[in-house]
Amino acid sequence: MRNEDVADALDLLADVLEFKGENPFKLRAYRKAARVLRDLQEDVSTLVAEGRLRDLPGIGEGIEKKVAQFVKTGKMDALEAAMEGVSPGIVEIMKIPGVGPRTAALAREKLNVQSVEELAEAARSGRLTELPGMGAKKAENILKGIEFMRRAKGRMPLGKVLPLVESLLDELRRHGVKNVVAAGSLRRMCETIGDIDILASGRSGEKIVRAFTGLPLVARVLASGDTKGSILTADGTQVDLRVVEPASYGAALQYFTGSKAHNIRLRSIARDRGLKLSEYGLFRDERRVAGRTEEEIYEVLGLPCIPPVLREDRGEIEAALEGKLPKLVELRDISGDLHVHTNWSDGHNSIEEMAAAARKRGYRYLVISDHTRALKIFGGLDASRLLEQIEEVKRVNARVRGIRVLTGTEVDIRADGTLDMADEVLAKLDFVTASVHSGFAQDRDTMTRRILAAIENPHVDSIGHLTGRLLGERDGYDVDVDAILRAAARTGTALELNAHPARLDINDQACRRAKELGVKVAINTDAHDVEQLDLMRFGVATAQRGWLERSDVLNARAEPPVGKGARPR
Ligand code: DGT
Ligand code: CA
Ligand code: CA
Ligand code: ZN
Repeated sequence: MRNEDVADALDLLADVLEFKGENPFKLRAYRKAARVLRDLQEDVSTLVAEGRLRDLPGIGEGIEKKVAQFVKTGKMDALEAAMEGVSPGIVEIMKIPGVGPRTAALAREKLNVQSVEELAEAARSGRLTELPGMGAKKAENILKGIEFMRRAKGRMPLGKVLPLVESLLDELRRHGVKNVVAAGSLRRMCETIGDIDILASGRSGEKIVRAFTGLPLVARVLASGDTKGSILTADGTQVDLRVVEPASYGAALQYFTGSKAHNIRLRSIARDRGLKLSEYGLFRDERRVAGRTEEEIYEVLGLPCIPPVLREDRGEIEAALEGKLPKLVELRDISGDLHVHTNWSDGHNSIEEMAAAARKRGYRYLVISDHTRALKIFGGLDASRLLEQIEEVKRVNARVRGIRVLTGTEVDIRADGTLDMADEVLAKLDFVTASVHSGFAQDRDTMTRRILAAIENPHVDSIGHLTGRLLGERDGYDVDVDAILRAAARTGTALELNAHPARLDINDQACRRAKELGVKVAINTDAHDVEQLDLMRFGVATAQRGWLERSDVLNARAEPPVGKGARPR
């Protein structure tokens, strides 16, 4: 059982109790414990086994008992009791972005709404606005939330899938399966994944499939044969495995990596050359002329081996034919992170700990960019605290070796486009990121003008997470990305590619447009603890999908982008 599963159960318990009108004090305790468990680095089952649960903040005897029971048996009596009389439809309703337990309770009490469909109907017919505190705007947002949830259903964020699949592949390799890789959208590092396609080759297909269906993370076996296996993990993720002969491993890998659009183009190139391409190989008449590796397939077709991240039929085949494929930026090119938080605002680690962790990752510099005062609940800094932090950064620099700590901030862009910090203070900093954190409902024009105002401020070096989207949770706010990019080009402002896998913002297509316009992209993790510095790889993959090269990336040069001449104004 994963920490996340336990946290989900506690959150659900709190939601259901709130739905039933229970004492909010108790609910807060469950939610707090859920957050602690979500952030926990150690396995919660280890803590249970060693009786150390109560060492955690916010976990007392009552919660300890519930968690221990859930970890040991997969059940929680308190949750089951709370669920009494609450239909699955209600639980679904509470998951809609923008709908909490209280709205769900009111909708059931006053309108007898029991399912997502009924809620959607009530919103469309206008009946929902009969509820206290429910205006037309809010009802409309609920409809949007429902639509969003339906669209997101079934697609999982890359950041959740990749670690799971990596550990699964490691285990299979430990079982002696030598050739085994993830194909499909996962290999192309798409931001969301529909289903997981694993490919293997070896002498005994049956043995490989048996190793696969016997893995500890398997909750249910859906199919098992000598060339195919299909399983469900505990959280309901489906993984399909296919086993092929070594002679067609490359062909199968090419085929199942896709994308479909790329494959169709490739097959037509093969046809033009009198060849036939399939998942079994590249054939001239009946004779297989390639198939063992992907490289040989592309080679026989007269192409360099196109990196999987580019295989979307977005011009990569033309570029390959002309010998003009980009030389993609790589993780090892990244020389520093320009956006991280510390325990001065809502981060978990000190400036010094973040610096040491960044040095360990081979970085030459690190920009400390905590929140400003508008984000009070996240411990945002006012001017005097920020000035204090500048002094602290100086002291840290005197203590640590091998990395330069730079001063900065993630200054909040207020609703009217002004910044949440005085220019005189911003002027003292090495690097300033400006981001939107509120007022997401503004219309496209207002939002665009708001961000343009920030770009025009000469102290702003970069715009953070431009669209504010949270994959699987909410769409980005409505903003004219192209207008922003053009203004960024004109003012020499960089755009952040926030590497957190829930954000990946700006996305791959916007990266490509940035490159076209000469806008530099800053790939940042927005890390709130030392481990999150490792999210950089998701940002780099997205940058690659946007065709970015080393020279397009602001933090892929030896020198940090600070000081005179750093911005071409
Ligand atoms: P997903 O799963 O929706 O995130 O996206 P993919 O790209 O993993 O798509 P999936 O799982 O349906 O299929 C895996 C690969 O198999 C796909 O990228 C290309 C190949 N493929 C699937 N269907 C077709 C097809 O009808 N024609 C061709 N040429 N290739 C196909
Ligand atoms: Ca797939
Ligand atoms: Ca598939
Ligand atoms: Zn941030």
